[in-house]
Amino acid sequence: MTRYPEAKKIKEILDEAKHIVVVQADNPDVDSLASSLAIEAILENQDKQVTLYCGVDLPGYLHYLPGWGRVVKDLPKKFDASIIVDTSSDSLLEQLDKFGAKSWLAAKPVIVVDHHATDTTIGFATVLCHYPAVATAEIIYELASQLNWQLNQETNELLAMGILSDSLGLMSQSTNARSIHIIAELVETGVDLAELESLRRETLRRDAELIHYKGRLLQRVEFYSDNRVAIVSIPWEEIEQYSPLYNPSMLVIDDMRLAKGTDVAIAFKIYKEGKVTAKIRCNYGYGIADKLSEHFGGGGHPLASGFKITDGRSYEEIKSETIKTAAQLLDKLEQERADEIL
Ligand SMILES: [Mn+2]
Repeated sequence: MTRYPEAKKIKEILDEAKHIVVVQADNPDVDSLASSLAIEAILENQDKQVTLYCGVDLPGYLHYLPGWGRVVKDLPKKFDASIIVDTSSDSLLEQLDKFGAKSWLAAKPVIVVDHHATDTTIGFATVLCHYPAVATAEIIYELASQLNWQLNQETNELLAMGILSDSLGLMSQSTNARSIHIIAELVETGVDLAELESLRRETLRRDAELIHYKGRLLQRVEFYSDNRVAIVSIPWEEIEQYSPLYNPSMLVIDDMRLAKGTDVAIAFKIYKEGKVTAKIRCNYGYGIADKLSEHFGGGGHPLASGFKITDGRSYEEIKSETIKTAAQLLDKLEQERADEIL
């Protein structure tokens, strides 16, 4: 079991608080939602009032998590403390800033619980529980053991969903023995993995029109730099039409990196008013995604990351710089590998 030195301070803050807000960043996923719902159950069990906040609508594929509908887009008027889950990046809390709510949050004790490898940029955190783990849900589980928080059946299932999702079914690079042990412990309490998997699989079903759209996107994939870099671009009209159904990038990005010789897949979205976003996925052994995003002011994991450009640069310019930078980073990686062998 991992013991966190921050646990004592976390307990003090939560003991003092009556109403706690749990905050997800502007890129909610299974881990952030499952962690939020788990914290809610744990704190309600201690007779606390809990509000679940996320500045953006939760995407439809998250709706298989029981309780997702309790997440709201407005901060409550009064609360005593907050817990930010699954991010250490201030730039992912942009929605909060829109209504000046960030300073409001910062005026009360703020606990950050996160597992991302990037450095923390949340300067207003009172307590930072930021450790390498495969998922935030894993850190919550460890905190619960350390602080003797009671976990009921549903909470155990949520934590398992968070860990399995971020670890890609315990197959990702950052999965360690402890993550697998925790899943084993959760199974011992009665969590049924086959049942969780069938719930998740239901969410993989798509609207029929997305099957056709996916085909069109795949036809537009371009390969560069000896096929090492695969790129697709999604114009605003398609974002507008298909995003309510599914994130267009996610329809094809995993297929793109299945091409022989491809190391990196990048999906660009071109918005109105010159905003361009990129989603980057790398194959195992070619983890340059974090460095590629950092080049453009973004961040993330070596195998998965993203960035956003709003400075008015043209899409063509961004795209060619991305291809060039990706190729340089891949060359560097291969050079380092060759040096190691020598
Ligand atoms: Mn996570």
